[in-house]
Amino acid sequence: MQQDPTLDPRAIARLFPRDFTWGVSTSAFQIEGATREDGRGESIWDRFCRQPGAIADGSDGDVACDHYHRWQEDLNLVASLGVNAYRFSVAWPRVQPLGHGAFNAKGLDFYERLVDGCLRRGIAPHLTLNHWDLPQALQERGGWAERDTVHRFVDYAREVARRLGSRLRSITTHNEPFIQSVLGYETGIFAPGIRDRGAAIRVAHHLLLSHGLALQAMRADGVHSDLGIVLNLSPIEPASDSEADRARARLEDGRLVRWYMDPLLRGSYPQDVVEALGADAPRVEPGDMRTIATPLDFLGVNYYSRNVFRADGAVDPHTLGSEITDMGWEVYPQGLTDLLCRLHRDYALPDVYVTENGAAFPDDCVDSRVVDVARTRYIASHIAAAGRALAAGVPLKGFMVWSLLDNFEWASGYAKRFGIVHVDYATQRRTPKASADWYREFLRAERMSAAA
Ligand code: IFM
Repeated sequence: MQQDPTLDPRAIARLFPRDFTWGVSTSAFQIEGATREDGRGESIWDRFCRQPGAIADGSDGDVACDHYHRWQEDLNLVASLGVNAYRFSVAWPRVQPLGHGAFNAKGLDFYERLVDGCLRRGIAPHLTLNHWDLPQALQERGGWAERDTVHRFVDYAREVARRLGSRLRSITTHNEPFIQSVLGYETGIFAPGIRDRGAAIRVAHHLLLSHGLALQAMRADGVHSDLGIVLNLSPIEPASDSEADRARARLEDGRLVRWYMDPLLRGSYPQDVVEALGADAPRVEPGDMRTIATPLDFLGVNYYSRNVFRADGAVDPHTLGSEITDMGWEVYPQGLTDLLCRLHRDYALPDVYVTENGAAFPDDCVDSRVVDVARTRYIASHIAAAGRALAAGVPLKGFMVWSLLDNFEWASGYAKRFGIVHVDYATQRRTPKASADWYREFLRAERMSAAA
């Protein structure tokens, strides 16, 4: 595999400066398991998994990768890669079971051990507060569609930051507000499984507002970690030059990219999308937009693919002529360069991190080896694409692979494998794949080129 010149770790390593952040990403619900241990409360994903048909393979997060018990082994794996960063999330219901009121000491202790375990191994901890697993008790009061949840989130953020903040390299408020809003409340294919566009728009507004308020509160409390948010973004391209295709692509770009980037970095919602929403447009209270635009220390970008639109809807990626992942997503590394350069052109960006990039492919573990050529090629080509954006002047500071481990891929269950480390769910045995070996070798080359 290393024969392929596009995978040459040394050539790609030369694109990056010595202080670059290299990491792997995970999230709590996808790996922890132990959903009923040590006082953890119920999350909306625990509840959603019990709805017949909600999860493709009928699975749930009860055991997942059993990371709650195996976190030391998992941090050893992280360290063995040679990365300098680990991005993980806190399960809100583990540290505050009802999402309001009392905090759970045992839950906070777990994350304290995890953070200290990172530091002992020379790995900078990057913590996400909300990677989708809202306490079910808050959902019963309306969840993110309810403005009061904003204030509950700020209380939770302050407590986690008070307890761990001095040891964290960064704190992300929310992971992918678009997914939480649209998949959770508009299409209903993710928890909490609601189908109401007006509610989805309120959710997006409340996520953004709670982000801004949490940043202000944590800074007022003296937290020195870098504070930011993570968005899932893609270039949205028209299928042709026709006016109708271009108009649709522009609107979809408004929904996915500008609906989040404009308020965060310009303090307003994009007018074309507000008009398209009509009666579903959000109710904005005085001061909200200024709060949302509270200056960011960093922006995280999760990139997996581009989207192509015709006037009448999304183009099937299978017709585009590129390789397709197990999720049905087009492999399109140039899209990462294009996206980052476009963001740099259109916005005054803070530091930027690619906080997730990776691919699901079916893997076979044969004689304790997983030779995942397609995933290795995917990761190498996207790291190279990030390097091209850096060369074009994008303030890119880090890159994190999704994901450390095969894990619970939400509505797809365990059938889709994103890990660079294979997990045998029957035995919980971890086996680093060829992509993990490539990443390790790449990071060694990177250290050597930085030292030269
Ligand atoms: O697994 C998810 C992750 O939780 C959020 N970003 C996309 C990944 C792959 O679908």
